[in-house]
Amino acid sequence: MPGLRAPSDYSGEPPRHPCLRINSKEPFNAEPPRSLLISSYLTPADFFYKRNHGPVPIIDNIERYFISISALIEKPRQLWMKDIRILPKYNVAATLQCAGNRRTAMSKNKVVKGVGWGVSAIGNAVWSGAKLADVLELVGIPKLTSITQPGGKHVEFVSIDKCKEENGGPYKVSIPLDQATNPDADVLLAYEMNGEPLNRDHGYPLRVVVPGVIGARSVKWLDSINIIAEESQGFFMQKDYKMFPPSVNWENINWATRRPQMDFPVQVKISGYAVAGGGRGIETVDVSVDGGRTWLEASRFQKSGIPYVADDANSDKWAWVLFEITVDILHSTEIIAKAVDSAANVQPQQVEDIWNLRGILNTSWHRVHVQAGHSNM
Ligand SMILES: Nc1nc2c(c(=O)[nH]1)N[C@H]1C(S)=C(S)[C@@H](COP(=O)(O)O)O[C@H]1N2
Ligand SMILES: [Mo]
Repeated sequence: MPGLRAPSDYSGEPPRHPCLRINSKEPFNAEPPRSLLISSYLTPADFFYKRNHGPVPIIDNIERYFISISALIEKPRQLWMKDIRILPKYNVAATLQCAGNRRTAMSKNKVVKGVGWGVSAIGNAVWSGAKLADVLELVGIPKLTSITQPGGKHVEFVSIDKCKEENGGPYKVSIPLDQATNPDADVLLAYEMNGEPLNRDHGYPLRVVVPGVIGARSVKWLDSINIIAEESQGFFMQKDYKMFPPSVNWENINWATRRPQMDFPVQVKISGYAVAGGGRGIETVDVSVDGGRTWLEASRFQKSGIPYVADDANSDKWAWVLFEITVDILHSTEIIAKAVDSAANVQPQQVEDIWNLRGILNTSWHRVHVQAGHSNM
């Protein structure tokens, strides 16, 4: 594509912060130490987890960068950065989380396949850009288009990076058309992260951000958007990121039997974050210091000075909620944290109950062993 180039080797990778814990060098997959992660409500780009499936694309000439949008309209339309920048700019605080976050804890039970993420394949940022609903309207697709209409049902996002899962082809996934054309779903074509232009790892010059949904749907280095009749046939839609019951193994798996994962469920980390998919708020965070017999309610917050109320107009619906509680630990114990979202979804007690071969969506109670006098909450 003009302006943007996908290298086939890793000689042109961007610089990265030395604090990141590298899970895979090529492609680059890394997460920050957990203490840094929850030290601020907004995660600085340097510390934000990076999840790539191939070499990071290189900009040859930003002036020549455009995206093309096809189908439902007579011929593909080209949109330049200036066409996107001229649309109303929205700033949306949204937590992005890889479906494989906390995978390593699932492997302890029975081995799973995938990048060995700890607890920090998650981050919270203010993303700025145009709403996808406005962009689609610009090319003749009205707001709130229902998927029952003839023609398109899904909106596919295609990148330019070369992924081995796609046999060297680009990363691509799709979301339903009704979500894409709904302004309230806040799906963005973002060019800024925390007030700065996107950096190369996070999708410069333009990426999709689908709030409340697993990170895999937020395509970086956007090349084209296609309105298509069925969901994208790409690897990452059909052969990955699906939730299977524990009985499924690599011998008997039938990928076609499950829908692609979209929303992420409720989950919490003992040292301080709780997040629910689909834009749902966090109703309570409960902490136990006696192995789950009794529970204490933690205080929840997002921005300082504004009390957090689930699903309130002043709360960032797509963003994580930090929590805090001070407890006396008299002897060595296990601290447990679990959250409940505003639809009353509760985290499952044991990782065993939700084990799946891809090791995704580990939302089980987070348990941390502490020595008396060394609690760190
Ligand atoms: N083009 C492209 N987009 C992509 C990916 C990718 O490899 N290539 N990885 C996806 C996955 S699995 C996740 S979790 C998020 C990670 O975004 P980040 O690296 O900005 O944190 O990007 C998604 N978008
Ligand atoms: Mo991911």
